[in-house]
Amino acid sequence: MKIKHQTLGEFIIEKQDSFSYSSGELTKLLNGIGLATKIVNHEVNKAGLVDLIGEVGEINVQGESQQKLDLMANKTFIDTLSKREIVCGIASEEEESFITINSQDKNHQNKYVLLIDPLDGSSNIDVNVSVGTIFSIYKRVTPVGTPVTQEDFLQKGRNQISAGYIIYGSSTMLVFTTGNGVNGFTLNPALGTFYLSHPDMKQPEDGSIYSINEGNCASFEPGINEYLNYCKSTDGKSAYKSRYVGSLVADFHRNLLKGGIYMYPGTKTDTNGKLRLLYECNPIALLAEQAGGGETDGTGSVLDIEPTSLHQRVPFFTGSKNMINELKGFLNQEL
Ligand code: P6P
Repeated sequence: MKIKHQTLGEFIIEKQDSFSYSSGELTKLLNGIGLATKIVNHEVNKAGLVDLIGEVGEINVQGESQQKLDLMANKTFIDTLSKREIVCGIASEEEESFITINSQDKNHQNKYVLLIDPLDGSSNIDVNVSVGTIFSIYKRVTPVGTPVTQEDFLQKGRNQISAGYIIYGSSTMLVFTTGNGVNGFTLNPALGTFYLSHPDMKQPEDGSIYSINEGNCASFEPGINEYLNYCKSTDGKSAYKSRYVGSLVADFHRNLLKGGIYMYPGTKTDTNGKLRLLYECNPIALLAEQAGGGETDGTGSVLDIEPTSLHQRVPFFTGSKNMINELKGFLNQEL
């Protein structure tokens, strides 16, 4: 594959005429995300050397122990984007409510809101396993010039203007869509520049990798376990491979490139599963759809769910289109 050596900035400028409502704000917002990513990447990469590893002893709104890097990443994205006044509001996994972004003279004139999981999979940080950032961008629905409301954040995933993730792995990549396909950029840490390394990413229609926490299988619905047995059987097909990192971004990224399916079902104790609709499932689902893959909450597309709260959870399945259809067959759905 010939790498065009096009930088993220050059790409965004070249494509900005195709952005919905292009007025330069989305260009500034995507570049702002790229800048914040470099700062977080620098901290994640040196976490072991300075006192950035470990827990802060606080519990976040999710009821999860907050890692020091969670808070650093959360603050970095919020500060970077607030200072540039390119969004009118931010909702974060690490914040109980949304944050209104407005300086005195700005008078709420910006039109985009950002939802973000600043550092997903952070429990893996201490053991040096890949982690990620996931983001979702919408155009506000309440009048410009007024403070944002919760309505601006509780939008269906299908309304997303842009969505993407950063994977802090063996290399750092920014993968995003603005509704016209999926493109991946790899950071050259020596230059601090993202280069277009994966143009027009497409997920293979088939795959043989399944990603799920099988430790929960005793509480999965029967269809899930029947599908897992199918994955492990070799009746007339090759056995699948089980690959589960415990970081959604790492598992999704591998399956996007190689083909595969990621599953986080509901369980008897948590019928809605663990993943958050607004800043984990919706952005990943849009990327999957844009890359020719599939996604579902087990009954329909997560992108069609009418959100009811900022941190609501939904069961989530995403992957190669044919594998999602196979799964749906086991979940007794219309194909
Ligand atoms: P479990 C990380 O906390 C996360 O939200 C996803 O990134 C990951 O796929 C999942 O939870 C792991 O959850 O219950 O398997 O440890």
